[in-house]
Amino acid sequence: MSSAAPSSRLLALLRGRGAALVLTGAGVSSESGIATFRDAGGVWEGTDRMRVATPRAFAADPEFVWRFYDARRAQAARAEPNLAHRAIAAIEATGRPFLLATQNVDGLHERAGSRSLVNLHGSLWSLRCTVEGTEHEDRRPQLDPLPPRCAACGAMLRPAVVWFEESLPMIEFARAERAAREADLALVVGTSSLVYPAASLQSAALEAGAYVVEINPERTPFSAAASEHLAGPAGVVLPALLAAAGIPMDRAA
Ligand code: BJW
Repeated sequence: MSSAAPSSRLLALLRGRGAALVLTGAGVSSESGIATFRDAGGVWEGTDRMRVATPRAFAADPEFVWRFYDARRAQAARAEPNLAHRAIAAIEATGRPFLLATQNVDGLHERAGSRSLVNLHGSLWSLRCTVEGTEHEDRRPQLDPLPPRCAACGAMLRPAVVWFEESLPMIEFARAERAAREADLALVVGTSSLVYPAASLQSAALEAGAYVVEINPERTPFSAAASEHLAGPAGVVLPALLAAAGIPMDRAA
């Protein structure tokens, strides 16, 4: 079902105390001015993703890849969480069993107050030593010089994000899979549902019996299977949904 208005079943689930899983993608941050990947004008338009988002690309030209990620860090540092991020934090603040599994690397969910959260594709704000594998947080919006070097051993650092052909962090993905199996309600917000294994989580939730609602202005390969598709921007649809269910937006930290 595709609609602009939520069903009574969805409102009842939101008002209840059942377990909720929220899965998010780049569309959630688009109203904060952060480009999505695959939409017109998105990150991949005019960029060969295999030149910037694979381990081979980094090995071939680390400085080129770092310039791409440095520009993304600068953009994310300027951005502010929007109403969609705040609404998701407000659902968690109702105190029900809750997990947010995000593919986003910009850190805006954390800044909006989300706490029970797994970063499936890593973080722009974490750097990993290419030799020792150690990670540390670095919140500077721009790094100089590029590529940055490990303070301990001098080896090159890389962004601690998950590139194509790399495994997702095992513990985080297992936590998301468990939440998918246990969820009564799953909200799939702002993702094209094209990238795996993240896109397998909504199907896992559906197969385990959850009511799975997709929120996206466009239809995706998952739309036909979803229990409900709410068509519209997340920053409009989610606050309206919370208002209809009587969940206050300002309860998040
Ligand atoms: C709004 C909105 C608004 C707009 N409100 N909505 C063949 C060969 C090799 C690999 C594969 C293969 N086939 C499959 C694979 C696996 C591959 C994969 O899935 N590829 C597909 C593209 C085909 N996956 C992997 O490689 C993963 N690893 C893996 O599988 O390991 C095993 C393996 C080992 C060895 C070989 C092969 C496999 C890893 C995937 C890592 C993805 N990494 C990225 C980059 C992260 C770092 C960075 O940010 O630079 O993650 S790619 C990019 O896509 C990013 C995103 O998290 C991810 C998902 O994108 P997302 O978030 O859905 O964004 P968009 O732009 O696609 O969609 C935005 C949506 O928002 C749209 O629907 C809009 O309509 C909507 N929207 N405004 C609500 N206001």
